[in-house]
Amino acid sequence: MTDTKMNGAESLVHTLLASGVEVCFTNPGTSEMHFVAALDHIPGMRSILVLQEGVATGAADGYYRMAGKPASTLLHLGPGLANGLSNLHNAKKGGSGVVNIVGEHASSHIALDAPLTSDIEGIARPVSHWLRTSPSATAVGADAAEAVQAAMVPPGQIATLILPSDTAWDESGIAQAALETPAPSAFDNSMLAQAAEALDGPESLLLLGGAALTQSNLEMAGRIAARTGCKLLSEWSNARLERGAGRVAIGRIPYPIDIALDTLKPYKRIVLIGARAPIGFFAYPGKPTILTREGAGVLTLADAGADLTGALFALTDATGATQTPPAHVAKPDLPERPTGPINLNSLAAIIARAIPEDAIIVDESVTTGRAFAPTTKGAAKHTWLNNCGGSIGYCLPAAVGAAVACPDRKVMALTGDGSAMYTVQALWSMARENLDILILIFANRSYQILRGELSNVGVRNPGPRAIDMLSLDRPVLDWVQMAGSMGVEACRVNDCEALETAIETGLLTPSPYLIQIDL
Ligand SMILES: Cc1ncc(C[n+]2csc(CCOP(=O)(O)OP(=O)(O)O)c2C)c(N)n1
Repeated sequence: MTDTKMNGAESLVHTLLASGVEVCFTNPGTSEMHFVAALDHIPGMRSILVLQEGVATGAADGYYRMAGKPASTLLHLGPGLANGLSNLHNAKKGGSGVVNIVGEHASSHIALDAPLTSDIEGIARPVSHWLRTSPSATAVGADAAEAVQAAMVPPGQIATLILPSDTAWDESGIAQAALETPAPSAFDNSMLAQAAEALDGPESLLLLGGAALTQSNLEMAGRIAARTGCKLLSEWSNARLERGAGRVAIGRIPYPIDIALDTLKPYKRIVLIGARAPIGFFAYPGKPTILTREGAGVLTLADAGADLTGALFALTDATGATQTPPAHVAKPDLPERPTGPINLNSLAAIIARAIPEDAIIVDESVTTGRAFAPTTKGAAKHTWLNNCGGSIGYCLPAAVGAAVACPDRKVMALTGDGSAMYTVQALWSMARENLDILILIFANRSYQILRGELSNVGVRNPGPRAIDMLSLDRPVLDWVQMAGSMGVEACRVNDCEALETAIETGLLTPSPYLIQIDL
């Protein structure tokens, strides 16, 4: 598609739009000014300003999981990209597609080693499946189309396009049409008969991940479980899991190493669809890192980039389960209304009772959330997003992206106070964009999980200096003030009744609302 005369920046915006990219999470600088100008006068792209690049990349992750197509980020040179790396890492592990546009000095300026000059490709490479520096304005459109296509390779990839500022301002831009959307790879049909045979009785496990966790795919898994007697589990972190009453419920492999080992001990045969063979999050002295029992047979029918629906369909057929009613369908089941001081169980019960139909839960609750999964099993239908890369600070940005992708759905961001502080600037973008997000901050004033990890790695009787490194109470963080200063309405609660009322208010408020829950 050739167009009238345009500069490289304009060809970029036209090409992104033609390729279906409609949102840009941005924090630009001087080298990106031509893109800012192009975004200003070419209609169609929703540009969302964020105040830290980790918010841009985390938002792009949340957006992809819910929209099923990539957003772009616009980042300022190497340092801007570097600020966004942590959530790009999470997006990469979660199989999210992201198109990063990173500005670079004009080619003639790089040799001068100006203050902001850096090895941008070097910074981008570890988190990028696809990486290119455009050589000229003429190439920008074609490169952008390729970047979007790369980001769409299933389950989703990180594409980073670096644009020297002369490629933005030179008037030889050519807008390009969308390239073909990549299809998932075929599942391993040669394993099908073996997989069907392996799933036989309670010593066999069907382990699911990624796009295997949609409502209809879970239903097929439920049929297979009912027919063969196999057990179902998902990975610990799921990019997107459909849950709630009426859907096939699936447990997650637990995070704590001993419980994970116990959970997986019964299984002699494991079939993987969209999941990796289970390994520990960390190594611990004297403990195994492979979580499956010794000698367990692990068989991969489909990896994360494969046609997981096709694999489940074929496996349903091969096990003779097509007509079998699914097992493990969650019944509507809400816990009793708790009262009094908040503890982790009463908190889970209140959340389960409050989840509105079709809500999106973005979960970075860390230790506070251990009771959430079982307690919310019979809640209203909802979608659950986990941090897939373990780099904390994902929840608030991902909530921004999910809310932008699904303006008709309530987003609930459940986050530890420690995690939320990494990307707290996301609150400002939530307010500015008037996003429908209820934020629950679990204010235990500590890095609670690391206190447990201290003993898990063998440290006995940690002293005050060790405990001090894991404490957030000096000074105490005031979330109501922080939220207020960024334009987000907020309140603070410390008992069940007040929390219930606050959640009711938050759910009725169509803009961001934050509740500090003192634990
Ligand atoms: C980028 C990054 N830095 C540090 C860590 C190590 N880390 C894991 S959990 C955690 C603390 C989480 O605190 P919070 O969100 O308050 O949850 P809690 O442990 O109190 O339940 C830290 C610092 C990490 N995972 N990622």
